[in-house]
Amino acid sequence: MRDLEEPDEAELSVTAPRTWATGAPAVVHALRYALGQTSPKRTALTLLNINQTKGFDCPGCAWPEPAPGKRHRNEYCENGAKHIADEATSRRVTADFFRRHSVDELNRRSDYWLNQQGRLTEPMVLREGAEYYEPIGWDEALDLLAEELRALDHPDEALFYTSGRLANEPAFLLQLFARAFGTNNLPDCSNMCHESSGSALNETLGIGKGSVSLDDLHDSDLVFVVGQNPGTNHPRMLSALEETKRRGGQVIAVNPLPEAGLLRFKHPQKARGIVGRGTEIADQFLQIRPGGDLALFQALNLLLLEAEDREPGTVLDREFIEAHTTGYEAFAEHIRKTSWDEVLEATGLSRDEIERVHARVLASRSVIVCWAMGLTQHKHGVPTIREVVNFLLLRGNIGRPGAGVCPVRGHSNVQGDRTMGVWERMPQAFLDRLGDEFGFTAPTAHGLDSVDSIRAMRDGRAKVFVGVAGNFVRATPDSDVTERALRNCRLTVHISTKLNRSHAVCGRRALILPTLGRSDRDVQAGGEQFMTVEDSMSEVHATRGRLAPASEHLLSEVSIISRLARKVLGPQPTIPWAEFEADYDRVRDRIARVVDGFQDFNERVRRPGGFRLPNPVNSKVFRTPSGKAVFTANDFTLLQAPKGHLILQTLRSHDQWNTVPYAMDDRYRGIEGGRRVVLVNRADLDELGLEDGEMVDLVSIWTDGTERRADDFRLVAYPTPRGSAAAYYPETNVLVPLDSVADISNTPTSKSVIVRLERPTDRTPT
Ligand SMILES: Nc1nc2c(c(=O)[nH]1)N[C@H]1C(S)=C(S)[C@@H](COP(=O)(O)OP(=O)(O)OC[C@H]3O[C@@H](n4cnc5c(=O)[nH]c(N)nc54)[C@H](O)[C@@H]3O)O[C@H]1N2
Ligand SMILES: Nc1nc2c(c(=O)[nH]1)N[C@H]1C(S)=C(S)[C@@H](COP(=O)(O)OP(=O)(O)OC[C@H]3O[C@@H](n4cnc5c(=O)[nH]c(N)nc54)[C@H](O)[C@@H]3O)O[C@H]1N2
Ligand code: SF4
Ligand SMILES: [Mo]
Repeated sequence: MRDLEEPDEAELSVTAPRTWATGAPAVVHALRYALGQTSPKRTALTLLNINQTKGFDCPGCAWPEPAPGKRHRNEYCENGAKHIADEATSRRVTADFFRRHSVDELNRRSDYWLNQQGRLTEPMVLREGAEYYEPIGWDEALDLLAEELRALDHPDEALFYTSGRLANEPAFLLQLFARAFGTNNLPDCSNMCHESSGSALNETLGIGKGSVSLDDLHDSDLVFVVGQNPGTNHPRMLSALEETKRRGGQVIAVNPLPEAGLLRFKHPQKARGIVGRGTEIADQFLQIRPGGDLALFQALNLLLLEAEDREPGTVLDREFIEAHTTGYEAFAEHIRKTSWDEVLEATGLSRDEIERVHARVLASRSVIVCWAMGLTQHKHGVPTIREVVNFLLLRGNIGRPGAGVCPVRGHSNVQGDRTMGVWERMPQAFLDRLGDEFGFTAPTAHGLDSVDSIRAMRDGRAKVFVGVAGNFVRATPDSDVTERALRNCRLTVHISTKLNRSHAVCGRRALILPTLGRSDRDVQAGGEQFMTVEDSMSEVHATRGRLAPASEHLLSEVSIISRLARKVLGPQPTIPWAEFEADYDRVRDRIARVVDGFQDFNERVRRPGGFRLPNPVNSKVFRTPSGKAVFTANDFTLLQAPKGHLILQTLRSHDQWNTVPYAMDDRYRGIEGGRRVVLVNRADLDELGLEDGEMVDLVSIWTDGTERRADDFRLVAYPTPRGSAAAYYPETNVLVPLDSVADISNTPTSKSVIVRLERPTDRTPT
């Protein structure tokens, strides 16, 4: 527990969960947050530029914008407006602030409080043994970092973490620097996010990205929205789904929670959304048990095979299967062994519900499956997504209009960062091209991902941590272990826009390097610059900051990385760092030569709306070893909690942006004024002898016998499936054991933590 009081933690109030999302109240909420952060003038300027072709990309999520001609004047959602207001805030964290608050005190402040202090304004250093950060010049700060990097016994003792806020140009330069320095240690937030999607899609389709466009979604007959809460996390996806429905398509939502946005949507920018009843989104809602999706898709696949048996040649796309896939026989044999008893137990659904889904599938010529963290952050995330691919392949729902895979990405440029090479396991062909272009040999051994980075710091194998964007210590699991790991470092460095907990959990020395945000104007020696991003549907476009920077001392991420590289690597005729810093076109010239699909980058990205990267899958080209899409046989183990325990999922509230709470409310779920709540089914409460409104501690158990505890959560009776519970991240990250990861992808199992609920009076005295 943080022991300093929250400035405006109100009384917690709980009402019934809402059954519809957005509409007029959303606009009011967004404006209220914006005007609490900055002036009406600055608010108006940000809102006029967000998601416009000449403005900046919303840093909120990776949902795409419609084509330029089809864009609304207000092409943003409530949460997008809040994200941008949070960045464009007029509040400032100055050197004086750090004189008044020791690092220890900062660490006892809440995540909310830290973020509310405003934008970082100048580089700060925490010297060895010091209790307070103090100002430091840019040159000295970068010298200090360069000196620590050069002093390492091996480049692999350094870690370069990124979050998907980073635009393409700094992402490309960061991975170039890391590899020229000699390491592939490029852990990123994706390791904790869509890594399971990348693993499953790379293996089965030969590319780790989604295949559909916004037009596909609009034109699809049937869209599955699985393990996703779009009303909060991708709000404009609801406009797209509304369009799907308007054109006669259907939507099936699969989720343990009856999320408001999945049920009904009132479009905030259309009259019918403000005064009418809105659009019903889900034609069918499947309230699945956590982790039950693999069993669900296996059952659907079994039903398809059986329907084909009854009427051969009418159900499966035999031509597609024969021409473009491998592994069908082994897959089919495996699926035929599916046991309905197991399916019903794993999913908590009735056979009739699944048969009804099957009927909709049979009636649909084109099917899309969308998903997010509800699939990826489970132990069986990778096999589950592989099974989704099987489901689509059976009826040829890959590589044709209105059909395909749609992993809905989180951070606005998380997909682009990977395209740029920010990945600890980039294919050798990329490393070779990079090395050839810049005249060095890139290291070939795979680097460390996020979980392995924590282990390496914990064990003293990694000694310098550099975080570019993000909030590593709060985003990662097992908070106590991670905090100790970071404290073990010689130096921890964060390139950030706003204050967060990672600045207060320091190595022997620490640096805070403040940088420009998306909305800030970026002027370099070569004039005013823009950057580029890639959204969830592979659209690459420009983003141009329009506001006066938060402080005159800020450097762009490109400047920081370029200057650091020159200091660490010395003069390098083959990598023109100074030119890169002066003119980002020069970075894009090189991206065009190294990264697939970026030819004529500078020219094409200047067209309004930019361009779409080709996805070979859409031409039925599969870059797998066999050159074909791969059917897989996947086993599932029932996710079960021992008696007296529940399966806890850790998720986002409506008023937070990943590790950063904006307010204490979660309007759609009926929670206001507090975040330390745990949602539990009323029947489970009765069985456990607990009452709605009571305070409990959450205690997680792990296979090695260790326990982890998060104190003081208020119980809220909620319509979650029996045996499961939900609570907010990052407060609950302390409960996720570091070793509890998804098979293959190594993603923390943030959606399935086994916990028991204990009354505080039952705490064992220590
Ligand atoms: N406002 C806002 N927008 C955001 C973010 C934010 O923090 N705030 N974060 C961004 C990022 S980085 C990401 S990755 C995305 C995350 O977007 P989401 O994946 O929507 O985020 P979560 O809140 O983690 O919600 C997971 C959803 O999966 C469901 N779920 C949990 N377990 C299961 C399961 O076993 N099966 C099924 N079918 N469903 C399950 C939960 O009930 C919940 O609805 O959002 C992005 N957009
Ligand atoms: N238990 C649990 N843990 C989770 C998850 C979960 O569902 N449950 N979700 C996981 C997921 S999906 C993700 S993506 C991660 C998120 O992990 P991260 O991406 O590491 O965390 P964020 O909260 O997005 O980072 C916020 C910080 O980024 C910095 N920032 C913002 N904009 C910029 C910018 O433009 N430039 C720079 N340099 N800095 C900027 C600010 O300082 C801000 O404080 O968390 C993961 N952790
Ligand atoms: S849907 Fe995502 S990207 Fe679009 S405005 Fe909302 S938060 Fe921003
Ligand atoms: Mo994410």
